[in-house]
Amino acid sequence: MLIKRTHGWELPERQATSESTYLARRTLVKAMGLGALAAGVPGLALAEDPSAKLYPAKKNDTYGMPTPMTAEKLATTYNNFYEFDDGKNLWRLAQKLPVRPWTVKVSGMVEKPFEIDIDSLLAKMPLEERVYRHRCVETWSMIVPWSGFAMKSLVEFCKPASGAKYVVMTTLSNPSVMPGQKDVIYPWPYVEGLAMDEAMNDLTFIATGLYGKPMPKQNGAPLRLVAPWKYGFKNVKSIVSIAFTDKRPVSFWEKLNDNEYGFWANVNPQVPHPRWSQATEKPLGSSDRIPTQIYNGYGEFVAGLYEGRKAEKLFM
Ligand SMILES: Nc1nc2c(c(=O)[nH]1)N[C@H]1C(S)=C(S)[C@@H](COP(=O)(O)O)O[C@H]1N2
Ligand SMILES: [Mo]
Repeated sequence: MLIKRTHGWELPERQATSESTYLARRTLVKAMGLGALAAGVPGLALAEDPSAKLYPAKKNDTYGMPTPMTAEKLATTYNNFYEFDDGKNLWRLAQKLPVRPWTVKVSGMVEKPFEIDIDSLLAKMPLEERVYRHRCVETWSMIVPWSGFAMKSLVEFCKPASGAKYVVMTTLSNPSVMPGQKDVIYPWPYVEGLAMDEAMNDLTFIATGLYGKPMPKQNGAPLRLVAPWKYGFKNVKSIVSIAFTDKRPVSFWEKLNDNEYGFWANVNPQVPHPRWSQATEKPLGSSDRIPTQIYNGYGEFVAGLYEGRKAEKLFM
């Protein structure tokens, strides 16, 4: 049985764009109306974060320094986080997310399963800052400075078994603070996966901070994936579980609609989404669209991963 409802992800591109412009404008007007108070709210939550002293981390420009940087205000008030809301204006609601204590469970095909709390993990990982492009499948994009560590460091720390082929990451389940998780139309919890060689690629990042501060809740505190050559939905937020497996996982959006959202989801301007073109994108805060690049501009780092996978649906 299918229930017909209209979601953000069901809108044709033109409508989605006008909705996002509307929401962005509304957020700005609200913030202006509330003045300094609204501007300070995300900061208030950060003041309690025990990891605040770790940021800003040392810059690593090995993967480029793309410009222009998206305004912090925009990147932290225009979000996708369906656990809170299926619109973009959810940053206030997301302040309910409890980020301490926070435990990450490591399981599956590993030498020994274990759990680790976020602050112990942060103390063990080599923190750095990287400026990456982000390209949402809905065609908006941004350029932001993430802080965190190479996913490779985390994978090595987990000691996966040699037979592990995929790593599966899962978002917190807590419907009492995440109202979207009460909506049974979605296959909660949010799950995403990478092939092992993707997870071990130097570009693949686990972000724990943004703009030189601990990760805002609405952006996926306290840790989220950043795989910048893939559509944004791969970048699972607020991770509580990392599991290694030899079976390819079915991710959240793939379960919902595998004809529109696949496992690989690599950015490619020449492969349209079934309902809209992917040829161009709209940077947050800009009124003009710009051309989208293959692998979101990161082909020199990641194209080789797919040489032996040409038979797969790599761009959806
Ligand atoms: N748990 C969870 N992770 C998620 C999402 C989500 O709804 N839930 N949305 C994804 C999508 S579609 C995008 S574009 C990015 C948005 O990240 P941002 O809000 O930090 O820009 O998060 C991704 N990670
Ligand atoms: Mo997205």
